[in-house]
Amino acid sequence: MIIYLDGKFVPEEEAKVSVFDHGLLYGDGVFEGIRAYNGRVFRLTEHLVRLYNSAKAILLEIPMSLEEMEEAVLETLRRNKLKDAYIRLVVTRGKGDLGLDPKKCCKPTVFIITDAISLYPEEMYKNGLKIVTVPTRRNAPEAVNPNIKSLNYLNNILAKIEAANAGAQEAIMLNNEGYVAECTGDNIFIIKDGKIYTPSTALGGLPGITRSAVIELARKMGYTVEETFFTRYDIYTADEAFLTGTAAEAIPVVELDGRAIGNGKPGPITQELIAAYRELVNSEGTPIGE
Ligand code: PXG
Repeated sequence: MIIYLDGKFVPEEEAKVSVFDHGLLYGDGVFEGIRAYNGRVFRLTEHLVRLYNSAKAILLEIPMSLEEMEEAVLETLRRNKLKDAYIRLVVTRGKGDLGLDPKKCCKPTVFIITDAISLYPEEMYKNGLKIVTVPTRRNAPEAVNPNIKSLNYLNNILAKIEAANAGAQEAIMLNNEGYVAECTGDNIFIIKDGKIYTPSTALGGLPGITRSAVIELARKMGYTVEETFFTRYDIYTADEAFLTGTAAEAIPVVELDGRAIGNGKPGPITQELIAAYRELVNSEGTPIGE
């Protein structure tokens, strides 16, 4: 496996970062998870814009242009001869000393890992996920704004552990006011009386790239989509529910906190959207090239 690290393409064994890197010491950095399908990278520019915006929000200057970053992603895929892949792009504050002060970090560390995708088992798409609400809350926007895709994922990781302890694969995370924000690594949608709803990102969820692609698709298909306030009650009483994320794509949810959603099976609009999303990812994207 070839890794892009600070302007060089190196074998995995040589892709090493310092123990003084503040990405490691403090989670001081930003990242993206991107996917390539069939020789094309899905919504690459949108992911890079989110990365650069996340970096800007934490006053981290990425030492290369967005266009250079795009080329680095494509070249990493070419060097690994990958046409279908999961891409992890990370920019940290870089090597500093043991103090917090980011001014001691002279140069951000940039690395790109491209790997085979590990997909959720097809059976989960067929039968749907049973999920739970967990005690750990999503980051408050007044603390670290959840729009920033930072390397600080500890509260989402705790939520993931709490979900696993309850025997669930994903978890609903509430914001400080008790509204539904999103899941640990996915956004949520519900369907009620033929209309589609998703929590407004003002409630503290990440503005997911898959989320926006699904909103676009659904509107094109003639559905009404509302980004709005959202409580667990809305999910309990919905006809259908599904999650979206780069890794999961769109995946049905059939139970929350022991309450079956609708008839407890993946719903028809959910299935229609899953099929449409799969078609979309295979029909557009930045070509990787030879
Ligand atoms: N919410 C959060 C908190 C995320 O981290 C999404 C939603 C979906 O966004 P996209 O842009 O992918 O549609 C994410 C995605 C994982 C994992 O293992 C998930 C993400 C990053 C790394 C790992 O589930 N982010």
